[in-house]
Amino acid sequence: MLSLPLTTLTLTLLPVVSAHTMLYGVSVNSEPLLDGRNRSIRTPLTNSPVKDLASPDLVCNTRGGVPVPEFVEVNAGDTLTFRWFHWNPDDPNDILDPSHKGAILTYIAEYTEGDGRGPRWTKIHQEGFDGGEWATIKMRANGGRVQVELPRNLAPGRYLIRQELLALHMADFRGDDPEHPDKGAESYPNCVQVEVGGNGKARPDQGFDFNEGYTYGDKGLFFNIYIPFEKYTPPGPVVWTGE
Ligand SMILES: [Cu+2]
Repeated sequence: MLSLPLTTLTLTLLPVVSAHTMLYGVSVNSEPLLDGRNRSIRTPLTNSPVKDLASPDLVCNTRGGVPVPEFVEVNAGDTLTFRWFHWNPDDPNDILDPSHKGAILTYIAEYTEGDGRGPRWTKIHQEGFDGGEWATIKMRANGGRVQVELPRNLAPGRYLIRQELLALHMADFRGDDPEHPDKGAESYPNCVQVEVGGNGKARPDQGFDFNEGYTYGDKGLFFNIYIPFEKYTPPGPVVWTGE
């Protein structure tokens, strides 16, 4: 079998290929989705993952503390569509390597010009494993798009919304395993500046701090997707509805 060593070689090399992702744009309801990079999105320097749970980059990625000029204008109860891409946003298939199975989580915080560090975040949406497929794979099948409905009673004002892809293809090892520094869950957080209108009354109040609340032993971040399992629970608090 000549092909066996070749196959083995290919499989060995695959994890080295970097196939990451970042946000291209965010649209409201049925409006067209435009390029929001460095306009309303605090676009990171690269599409690489964040794995250090103590790093401020875990919150809004590199350049998370650099404000951008625009805000996505949206009303409470509206639907936001987030679109992700890998390298080329004009190629509808260049979204995310299918190895990157995992969850998609969305959080909100009162607006800050800072990097978002500290106990200020509230979870408004999450998708993990629905019994058949992972959220990131569904996002990929959906052209890189993720839809999030804002809470109907969300109070007006300026916010940061942080959407995070959580890739678990190497999360069968803890992210702080000294013997496997290349392993561990990969977080891809991107933050967008939004201005919410309407007359809602609910202020997001979970006070979640990523650098404290995400831990290497968390079952949402240290999880083997390659063996049979019944259930996957993403990290972080429960979803806040504002009701
Ligand atoms: Cu990647």
